[in-house]
Amino acid sequence: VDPVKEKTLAMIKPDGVDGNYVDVIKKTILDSGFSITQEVELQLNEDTVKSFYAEHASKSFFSNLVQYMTRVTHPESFLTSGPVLIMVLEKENAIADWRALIGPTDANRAKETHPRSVRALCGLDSQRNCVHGSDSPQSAAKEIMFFFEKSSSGFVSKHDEL
Ligand code: DGI
Repeated sequence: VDPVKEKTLAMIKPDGVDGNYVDVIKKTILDSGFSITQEVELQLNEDTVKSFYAEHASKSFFSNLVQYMTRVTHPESFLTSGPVLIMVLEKENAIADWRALIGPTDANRAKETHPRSVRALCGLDSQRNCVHGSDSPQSAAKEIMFFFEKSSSGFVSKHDEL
């Protein structure tokens, strides 16, 4: 019997793309048994980030989070914008397995408790944590539909590609 495959949304955030971590993260993804079924590089704007992270709108860190995701500020660079890489990953148990692979939200904690995780490898702190992963089947479905839609040729990006 074929195992039931699951899809999840993964994102390499601006610090990960700018830090040249795309290739090593993709290798980790493929070596861990996922297939990458969709992929799009996008420059997120403020409205897109606010809508994607709407559940955090009341948090004290929200405006910093929006700036970071649109890459308006970055301490080591003069860039005013920077793209993210958004992927749909597929395998059995993809949602929980990708969350386990990326490690805890706070990259400093990841370095201590999950030294082999993606966030330990390329994250800096609780905000600049390099990657995103859907945290439940509900958010995976919602987040995949946020960035991709069905068309005659399969799933395609809803947003303008770079
Ligand atoms: O699902 P996660 O990305 O692991 O974590 P989350 O859904 O709780 O938070 C979403 C993003 O918001 C997270 O990847 C980075 C940011 N964030 C979370 N907690 C903090 C934070 N940013 C700052 N500056 N401070 C926080 O405590």
